[in-house]
Amino acid sequence: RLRVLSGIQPTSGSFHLGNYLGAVRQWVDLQEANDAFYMVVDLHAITVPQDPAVLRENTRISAAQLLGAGLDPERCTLFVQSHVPEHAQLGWVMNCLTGFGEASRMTQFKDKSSKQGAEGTTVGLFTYPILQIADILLYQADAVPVGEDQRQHVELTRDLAERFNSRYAPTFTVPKPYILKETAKIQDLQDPAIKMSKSASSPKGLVSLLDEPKVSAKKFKSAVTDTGTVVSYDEEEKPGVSNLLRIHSALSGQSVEQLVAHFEGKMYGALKTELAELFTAWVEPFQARTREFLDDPAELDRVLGLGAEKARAVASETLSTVYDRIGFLPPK
Ligand code: AQP
Repeated sequence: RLRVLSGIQPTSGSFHLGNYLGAVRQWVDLQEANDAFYMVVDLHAITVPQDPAVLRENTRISAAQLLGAGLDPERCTLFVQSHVPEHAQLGWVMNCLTGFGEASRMTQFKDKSSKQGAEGTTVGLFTYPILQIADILLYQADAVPVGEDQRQHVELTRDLAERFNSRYAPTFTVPKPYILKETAKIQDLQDPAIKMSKSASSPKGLVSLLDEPKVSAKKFKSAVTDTGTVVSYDEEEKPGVSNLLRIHSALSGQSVEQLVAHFEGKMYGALKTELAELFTAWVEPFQARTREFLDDPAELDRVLGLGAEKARAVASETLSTVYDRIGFLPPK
């Protein structure tokens, strides 16, 4: 059994298809045979401005979507990051072990800060990957299921785990990213050169899981493809069609090769229509399950309360070892 850890931000009401296929789906699979910890990372969300009432609501909606997607509190530990204060505490320690230069090399910060502008960029946005290091190391995670955009942060986590272990004493498990090639980077439906993303995608390029299924079906049908008519897989020449094939494959369970054979002699429209139907068939029950959890906030809070208790038991043990190794005087 591996220890698995990952998180998702409650920065918008709805997850998008990239979040689901790139990360959450693997979370559901990995809970079966492993010791899995999953969290809604509200501390990360405030690296950009958040309205307090909306943040609270989005945190619940995010947890409900995770349960709607198939996380089972009997099989995994689901919690909210701010319920476990050890994240911020270990985050500080990690800040003091990370070089300014190495933190400055994080490409996600470069992208996000250029969008926020100099005035809007907080120090929190800069140190976000360092809090993420603490998130992972607190649980002694072996595997971190994420999309490709998070690979660099997990690599930095490995460096810091090794640094702490050699400077003080073996303390942390050195984690590995768990990234499935086929779904690691779901692209924007209107601009297949960029990843599907809450902040960068145009509304038509972003498939939000809580939108009316009809709205999403329409987005699949008007997805940008390429000149030509033959459905084939070619990331360079046909990035739009290749993205749709990867999404189809993930939702249908058929391999890309099988799909290319299946669509032989058919045009792009056939692929888009089938994909719209496939997505609708998946998303309707997902939405119904999510709604059930949202309609019972007491149950949702109970699940999150139990999750926080289980998470704290692990996190506090790691933190007290770290404090001891660093040389902090224990309170009497
Ligand atoms: N397009 C994507 N393809 C595959 N995986 C993706 N992930 C995000 N976008 C894609 C993965 O989803 C998990 C949770 O992501 P997050 O909470 O860190 O959100 P994010 O990366 O901030 O998501 P966005 O939409 O990209 O938000 P913005 O635009 O605000 O940056 C992660 O494992 C991530 O890899």
